[in-house]
Amino acid sequence: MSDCDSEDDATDKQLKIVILGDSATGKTNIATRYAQDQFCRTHKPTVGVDFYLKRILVKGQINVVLHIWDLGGQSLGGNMLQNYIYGAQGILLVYDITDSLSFDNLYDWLSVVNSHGIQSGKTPPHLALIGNKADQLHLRTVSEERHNKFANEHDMSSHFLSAKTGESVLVCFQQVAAEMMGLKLTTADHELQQRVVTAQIENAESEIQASSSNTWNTSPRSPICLLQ
Ligand SMILES: Nc1nc2c(ncn2[C@@H]2O[C@H](COP(=O)(O)OP(=O)(O)O)[C@@H](O)[C@H]2O)c(=O)[nH]1
Ligand SMILES: [Mg+2]
Repeated sequence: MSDCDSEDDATDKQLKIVILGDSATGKTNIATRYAQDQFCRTHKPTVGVDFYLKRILVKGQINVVLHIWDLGGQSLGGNMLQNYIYGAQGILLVYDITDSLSFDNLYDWLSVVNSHGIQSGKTPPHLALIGNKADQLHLRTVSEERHNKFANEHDMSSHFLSAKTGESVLVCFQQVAAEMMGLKLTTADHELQQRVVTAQIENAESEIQASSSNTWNTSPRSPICLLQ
């Protein structure tokens, strides 16, 4: 066991977040941007489920370990879906703001959550509506009004983010974690979490090398100690 796997992990609050939505909406990249600060240009459909851990401080003082479950989009009709979402305290419903079908399909995802994500006697999971690919506003096909209406109608928190640039990713998870614990973040809490988004000079060659060397699959899935 490394020094990082402290015994505190056992006493920290553990929260399960499940990321749902159509294939190619960016679920895996949202998880990897958040947990590993990585982004991959090519789409490798997730088979089954991938799993990430991230240890965070909520409101600057509460230690929380987030268990992030990234489900393959093809799981919508699958038998395993209900097992995956069982016990989740938070569910992110992700669509791509440039793909209105991925937004329309949220109704199906939501009905799965309503059928299987709610346990009797337990607080229902916090639901968050995520419009991803906010870096592509010029290609947007789902209006902000539709997004807001859906979020209001289904009592969801509302987020626009970009896994590509990292815009609003940290804030989103912080806010969702706080909501899952019944807390609200103040403006000061938000400011603490703002991530500086820097423009990068893209180097296609090194990206291709990175993806062909398969760091994507071999990177550690639960690098808690790397994440703070
Ligand atoms: N422009 C842009 N592309 C993104 C973003 N997030 C993901 N992608 C791309 O969308 C494709 C699907 O992403 P992926 O995370 O594999 O989707 P998943 O199937 O929902 O897990 C990939 O080519 C990603 O590079 C984003 O925020 N902006
Ligand atoms: Mg995926």
